Amino acid sequence: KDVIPPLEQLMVEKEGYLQKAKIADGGKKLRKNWSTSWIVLSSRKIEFYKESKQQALSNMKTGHKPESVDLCGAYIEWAKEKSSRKNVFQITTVSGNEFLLQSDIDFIILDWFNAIKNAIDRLPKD
Ligand code: I3P
Repeated sequence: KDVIPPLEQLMVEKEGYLQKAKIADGGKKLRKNWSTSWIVLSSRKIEFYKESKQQALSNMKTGHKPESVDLCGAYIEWAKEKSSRKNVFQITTVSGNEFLLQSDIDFIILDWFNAIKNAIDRLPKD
């Protein structure tokens, strides 16, 4: 049977590739491991796909789920001190997950920062 997702989930605001490193899970520090991720921002969440968009779409048909980040109450800040790389910002979720996102290209990372910040600011804090 087809399941119809809520409308908000269909409203993709931005998508593209960034470098991603998850550095904490539920408040527990993780070993930093950068990798390329296909990132999809909608009004209240970000989805991280490990694969290319193409691969992600075909995996979806087999029930594979991406890592999903709830933006309600989340916090975004530039994180110069968290990496030797340039253009790094951090997203921290209410559940204590921490992600670093990075691109060498200035306007790309700035566009992402602003899009995610705007999404967070539009959401209720709890
Ligand atoms: C880490 C790896 C990361 C680096 C991190 C290293 O080593 O080189 O790329 O982060 O630095 O610890 P390993 O692969 O052995 O875990 P950056 O590229 O963001 O600098 P860090 O420990 O200073 O975070």
